[in-house]
Amino acid sequence: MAYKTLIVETQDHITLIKLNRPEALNALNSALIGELADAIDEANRDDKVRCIVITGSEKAFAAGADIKEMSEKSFVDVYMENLFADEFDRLCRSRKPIIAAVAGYALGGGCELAMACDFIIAGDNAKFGQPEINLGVIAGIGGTQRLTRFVGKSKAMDMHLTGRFMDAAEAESCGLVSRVVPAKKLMEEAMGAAAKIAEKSMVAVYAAKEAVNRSYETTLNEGILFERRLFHSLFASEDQKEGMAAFMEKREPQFRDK
Ligand code: CO8
Repeated sequence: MAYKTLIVETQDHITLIKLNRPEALNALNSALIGELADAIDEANRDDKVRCIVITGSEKAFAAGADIKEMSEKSFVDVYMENLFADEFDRLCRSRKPIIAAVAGYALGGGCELAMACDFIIAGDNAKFGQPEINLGVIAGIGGTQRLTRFVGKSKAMDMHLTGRFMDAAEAESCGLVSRVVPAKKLMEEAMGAAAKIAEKSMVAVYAAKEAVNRSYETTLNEGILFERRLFHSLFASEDQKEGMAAFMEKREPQFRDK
């Protein structure tokens, strides 16, 4: 598919989606959000794809929702069009893992987009923030909920109420991002992580993703039961037999997603 606001490439089982509105620091407008949801759906439909990476430019992952596009909208406009809701739901429904590779600004909707991915790898120049408060609004695509779960109430309140930015070191220390690497090495690291995931049994990858995500939605006991049943069910897969046999035979496993 041809995209206007994204550059999408699929190679070696990985779809790399680059947000591409450099004139607006990759601000998320309706066109970009729609195309992003389409690209994620397309990657999920493509059997060759095993992992997805979303990135921006060296200066900005995304500097938020497009303020210029939003500024004149009324309550009725955003309520009736349910701004970005369907597109974000489609992204969150991706069964294939999505890594956010963040350099530069990840602000407002940009920070929310990164948090909606499965994990975030940050360049050391990354800056995260929820500065919507400065515009007289608040986060609208999960920022108050996800940031609080990532970093706890105190820091989430600080970020949402003051609108301050968090640098990469702070983001790593509070658990917002999984790794920080020199900005120049960001794509190498993110693509390397995606390649590692792509080597695994997709049956186990889907199960791991489902189980971790379940921890946000349920009690500890229910989550542990869900995990246990998924663990049990993986013993019905050929990949479990292959993975364990390969370990004992001291060779690399040949997973077939069966
Ligand atoms: N929207 C539209 N355009 C933007 C945005 C944005 N969010 N951010 C930057 N741009 C544009 C600028 O207007 C500028 O364009 P132009 O050259 O035509 O004036 C260009 O990008 C470059 O930006 P700057 O000149 O400002 O670059 P600086 O390096 O000086 O500053 C900053 C970079 C600090 C990132 C600054 O651009 C900034 O503060 N941007 C806005 C950040 C922000 O407030 N983000 C939150 C937006 S609101 C939001 O995300 C709500 C999400 C919830 C949506 C819910 C829907 C249901």
